[in-house]
Amino acid sequence: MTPLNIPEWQSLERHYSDIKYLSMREEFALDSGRFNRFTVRCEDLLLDYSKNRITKETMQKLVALANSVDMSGWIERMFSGEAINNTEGRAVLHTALRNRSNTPVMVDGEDVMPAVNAVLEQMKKFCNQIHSGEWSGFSGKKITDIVNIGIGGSDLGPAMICDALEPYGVEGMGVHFVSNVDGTDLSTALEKLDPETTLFVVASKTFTTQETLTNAESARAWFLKSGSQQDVAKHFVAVSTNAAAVAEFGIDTDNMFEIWDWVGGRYSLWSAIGLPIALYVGMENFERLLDGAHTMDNHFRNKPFKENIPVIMGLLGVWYVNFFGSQTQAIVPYDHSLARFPNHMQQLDMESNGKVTNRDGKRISYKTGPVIWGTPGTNGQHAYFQLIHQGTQLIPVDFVLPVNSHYPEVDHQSILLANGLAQSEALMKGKNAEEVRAELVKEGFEGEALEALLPHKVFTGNRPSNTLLFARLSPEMLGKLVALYEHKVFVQGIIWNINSFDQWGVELGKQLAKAILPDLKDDSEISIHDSSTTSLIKLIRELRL
Ligand code: G6Q
Repeated sequence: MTPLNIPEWQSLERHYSDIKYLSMREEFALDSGRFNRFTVRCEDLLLDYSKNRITKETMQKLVALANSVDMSGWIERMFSGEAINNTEGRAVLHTALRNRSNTPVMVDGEDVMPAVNAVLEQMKKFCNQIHSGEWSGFSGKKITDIVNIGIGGSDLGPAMICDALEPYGVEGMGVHFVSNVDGTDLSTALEKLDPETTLFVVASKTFTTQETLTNAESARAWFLKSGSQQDVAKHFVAVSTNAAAVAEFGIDTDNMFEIWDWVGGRYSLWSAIGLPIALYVGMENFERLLDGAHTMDNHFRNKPFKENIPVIMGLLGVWYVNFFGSQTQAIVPYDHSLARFPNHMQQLDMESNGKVTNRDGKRISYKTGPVIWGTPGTNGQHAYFQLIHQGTQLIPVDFVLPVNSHYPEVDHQSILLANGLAQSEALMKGKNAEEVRAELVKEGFEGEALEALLPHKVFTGNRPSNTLLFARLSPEMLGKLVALYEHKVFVQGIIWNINSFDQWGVELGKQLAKAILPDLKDDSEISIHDSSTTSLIKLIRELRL
């Protein structure tokens, strides 16, 4: 099935030709109710999508498109544990990990909730033991630092959440994330740490990932310079599906936290992959995060599409990618603690929807996932915002705006918020030639000098953005936000008829690196590669110290 043949898609194509020049500025001037019309809430989270190139009719047509692909049916299939990850034959159940209502969720005839709850209990017990000092390091000292060793989905989500929830951190507890196989990452983390008070969480769903296992082995070697082999059990725990590999690595499987193959890596922060979060902010706050995500799950599952935040954001994304030809999407949090939020979203979105083959194995001829990027405001304003305002590409922006800071003693918040709002207003309104002229005259310009400068200062405007506004970045709100984007990605995957839950592109890199590794040894015969790769291997051998 290609969406291009769906009548609702074709109707959107015609509609696009009719309204592609629609001016948002004029629409705002004509319709004082535009904000109310294009605003939705999930409890205390508000989405203002009024600054988009849409009319009421656009939204009706986008919702009709969602209905035409049986979006509700697909949502139910995901929540109810059907194997919608068709290339791996797996269910997709990150929603079960935060199913706080505890209703049964069946996979292959078995309710997964008892296992989910058992691991949550295990995490709770472990966090209590660490925080109370009942579980101490080998010399009897309290654990003060957690080092998570993992990569991709086993790193980005938990790292982003720990940054964002820093104000909720348990006193005296530090958390560190080591992901890169570049030895610099591990070495710089270990420099500051004391083996007597450090706990390593080796997080790997498969427990076969080269980077993670290499880092874990080096961390163990570092530890063994102070502790003994039998002390390893007190300082290394694992999160994985693969008990055999965990045992083989030398971690006691009693100290292993289980995850399941129906949890995708980039969707796994809600599982025991979130253990560093729970250790850092406490289990109670981790559960608040789950609560928030569950609220968003219920919203997504139950709200009609015209009031459904993930559906609306997903459809708007399709509108820009497939009709306006946008190739990228910026996510800009006006909250410094969300610095890693765009990185996590990058993996979530690009690994899920960066696909060129549809669910039926056919190559597709329309655009799918955009490039996701961004950094916190206001920093981005002084860097790449130039291109968003005046460049040749149409780049939709999501502004994420918490009204209150966790650090009110330094009251910069009004300036921060004013900047965020100013950006979305400026992108929408722009500045026309008339306005620029008046401004230049006021500044004393005239004649040729004025005419020469004028075109450079014109902003076409009409550049779309969403604003997500909320009172404060609590654990619940963070849970809602992340779940919202997970579901947005899902909505788009369904429209594009792709499987958002596999990642064969990632697998290829893993395979090839393993094949090249032996070639880097000086005395080995280089296996067959292209001439570029072979020459680079030879050069590396020469240059190596
Ligand atoms: C995520 C991807 C990928 C994965 C890492 C780590 O969805 O599959 O980023 O999380 O490759 O894998 P392991 O957890 O198995 O080490």
